[in-house]
Amino acid sequence: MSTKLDPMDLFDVRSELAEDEVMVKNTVARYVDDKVIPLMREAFEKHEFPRHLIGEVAELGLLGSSIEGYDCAGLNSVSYGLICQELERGDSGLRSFVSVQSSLVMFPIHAYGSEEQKQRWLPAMARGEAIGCFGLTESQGGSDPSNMKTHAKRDGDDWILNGSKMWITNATIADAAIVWANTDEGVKGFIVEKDMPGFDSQEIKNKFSLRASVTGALFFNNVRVPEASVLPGVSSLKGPLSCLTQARYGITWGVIGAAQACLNEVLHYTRDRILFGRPLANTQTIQIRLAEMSRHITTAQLLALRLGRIKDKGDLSPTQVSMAKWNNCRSAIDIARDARDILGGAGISAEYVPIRHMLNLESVITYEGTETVHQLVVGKELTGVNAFG
Ligand code: TGC
Ligand code: FAD
Repeated sequence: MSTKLDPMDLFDVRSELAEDEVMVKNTVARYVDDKVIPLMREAFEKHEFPRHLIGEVAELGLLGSSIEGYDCAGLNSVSYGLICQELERGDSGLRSFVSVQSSLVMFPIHAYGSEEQKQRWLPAMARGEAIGCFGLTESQGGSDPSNMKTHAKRDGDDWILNGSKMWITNATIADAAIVWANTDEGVKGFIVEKDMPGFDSQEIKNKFSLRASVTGALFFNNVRVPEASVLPGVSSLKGPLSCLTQARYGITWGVIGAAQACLNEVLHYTRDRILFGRPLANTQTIQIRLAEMSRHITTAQLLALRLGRIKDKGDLSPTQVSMAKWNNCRSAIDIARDARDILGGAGISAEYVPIRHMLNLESVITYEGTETVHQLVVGKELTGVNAFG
């Protein structure tokens, strides 16, 4: 007789994980159940990022977890994915914080920074004592970063930076921003510190999505940045785009957690909700909708695991990440919206998780490349024709 399948993992993806990967998953899952889920509803309602979580995730080794050395955990890519999945089961806002700090700030410092920059920033960022943000998007169009207006000019041993960035996670709580700017020598990454004269930030306060995350704008008015704070290892758009590949990879896993939280909620709800004299779960169309959710979660899990194994082998193509980010975000947002509907009127209450995840996923499907951007990346791979031009 077959044993009962796990509704959150119908194909037993867990059995494909190594012992240390299971340990990472279980540790983060316990933390999220005990310390994150109980406070996320209120944080979302108050439009506040619970900053005390930074010390806790740092303590667990979740910041810059893929980096070897510099007080980082040196975990593999699958473990990083599992971390993102479990955190986003709590809320996309906390996963966003960890994604930005790890993939968009610590990654470029590690990949393109000088030894001095690595020593100064990476251990402090791993401990959560220094917070970073990543400034690529500008108001004239985030999908097309090649149309970048922010620029820097050499002035003796320094650079003078001017321009602005929009929709930046952690903008107003960051100690340092990795700012991408055009220069006569190509696109360069500048480590701009919060107290550098001419640097300012402003929080965006009216969001209906990712309310438990800080988002804002960055402004640079003749900011003098020393050469020692410029990332020496890259001078083209490939720099920021390679960071996006890391963060998009994490999102591919993260959104599975949000989708699982929604499925879990409606599985319980439909068992208890009596309509027309029987539990809602006993009706055929509801079972089909639940089965569809499970099919999409399973597909997303298998895609994410395969992607992680490819990444750990060092063979990852950005096109594969685009397809996985597109597929998994689309599945997660459809699941969250359907779960919201199955809850009926109760679904619009913050007492149930789907509406919060649904609203968060509107940001997640937009940032790190919109769905259209990722479809066109795959289209380019298939046809050899660049539809962006
Ligand atoms: P293109 O000509 O295709 O490429 C320029 C150079 O970059 C290389 N490249 C990549 N390298 C690594 N990873 C990737 N994903 C890469 N994509 C491109 C490429 O090989 C080329 O190198 P080389 O040596 O030949 O010069 O550039 P394009 O301007 O045509 O770009 C096309 C497009 C649309 C795909 C790109 O601009 C794009 O990805 N746009 C979307 C922008 C985006 O996703 N922004 C996200 C901002 S950060 C954010 O949202 C954070 S949210 C965080 C959170 O809270 O979790
Ligand atoms: P646009 O680029 O103006 O796109 C508008 C619409 O046009 C979209 O539907 C898009 O799919 C479509 N479109 C674009 N190009 C094409 C095309 N060629 N063909 C057909 N349709 C097209 N950015 C950072 O740099 N750092 C961060 O930390 C960060 N955090 C974020 C946090 C949040 C909560 C949000 C919402 C955004 C964040 N972003 C960040 C910005 C994010 O990356 C951008 O919002 C995203 O890349 C889209 O850019 P845009 O908003 O300017 O939309």
